[in-house]
Amino acid sequence: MNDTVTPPTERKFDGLNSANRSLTVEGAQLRSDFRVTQDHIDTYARDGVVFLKGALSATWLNLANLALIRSLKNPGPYGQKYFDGLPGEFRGDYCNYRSIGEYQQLLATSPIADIVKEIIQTRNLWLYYDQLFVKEGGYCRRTPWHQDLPYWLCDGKQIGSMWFSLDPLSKEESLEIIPGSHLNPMFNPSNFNPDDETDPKWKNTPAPRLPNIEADRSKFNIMSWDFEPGDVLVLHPGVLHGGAATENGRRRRSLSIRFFGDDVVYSPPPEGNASPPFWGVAETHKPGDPLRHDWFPLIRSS
Ligand SMILES: O=C(O)CCC(=O)C(=O)O
Repeated sequence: MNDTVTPPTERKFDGLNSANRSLTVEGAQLRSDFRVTQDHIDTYARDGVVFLKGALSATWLNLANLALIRSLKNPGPYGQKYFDGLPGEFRGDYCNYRSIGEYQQLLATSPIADIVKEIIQTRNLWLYYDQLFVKEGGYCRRTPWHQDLPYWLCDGKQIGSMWFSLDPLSKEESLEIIPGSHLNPMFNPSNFNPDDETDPKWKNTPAPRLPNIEADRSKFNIMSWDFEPGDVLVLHPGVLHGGAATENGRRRRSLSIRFFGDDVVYSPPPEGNASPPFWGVAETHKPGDPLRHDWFPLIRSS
């Protein structure tokens, strides 16, 4: 008998905090009586963001937590660690709906899709993609200010992402938003260069450079909220937003589920380098075509 021990295959993200995660979300409420109101819909149209208190109950947060754990343990092709060299870990992954059953269950059975559908006022709702962000294990720096839409290959008004955290957060450590900025021009998107967060991704286009918001925060109307598990934001991908840093001993596990509705069309970024790239969409669409592809499952219709 061969008694040599085969070393376990090395995984990208094993190690820090990836084992022994609790399967339930602490502090989640068992019930939610949340309903979308006209005021929520109007706030979203005006500000490009609306904070919804207690929108998700424990069942859905626990399912989201399982999706997140499975995803962290089985990173997809876009799984990555941002800003290496930090004391803590800042990890992300996206586009895992097809391979993580818990995401499929979550979007089929939770009120997440129903809430976004009502807020963005669409008859049909498609998934654009799911994304996770985890900051833990020590100090993690800010997620740079950016708008999502300039990275994407689509455009339209009936569009929105639900962002929520599985950890309670003070407003100083949660997502920050500049309300109304979805109505302003889209900026040349950040390259996520750690030395210059406004370093433009596109080199030969007239889109204006991102303002240096951190250099003088008082010039901007920055909003953020204290979060308890179950509280969510719906945000338009055109709003300027950035994630606060997390300090040693704190953790932020957040999910952003991005959706689009009836009026959204294919609109590639000027240099063609969309993120996510969604291979095959450019080949099957011309600018202005309704966005329809296997990448984008229909989640609700009426
Ligand atoms: O959670 C974060 O730090 C960043 C989230 C974000 O940028 C997004 O959801 O688009």
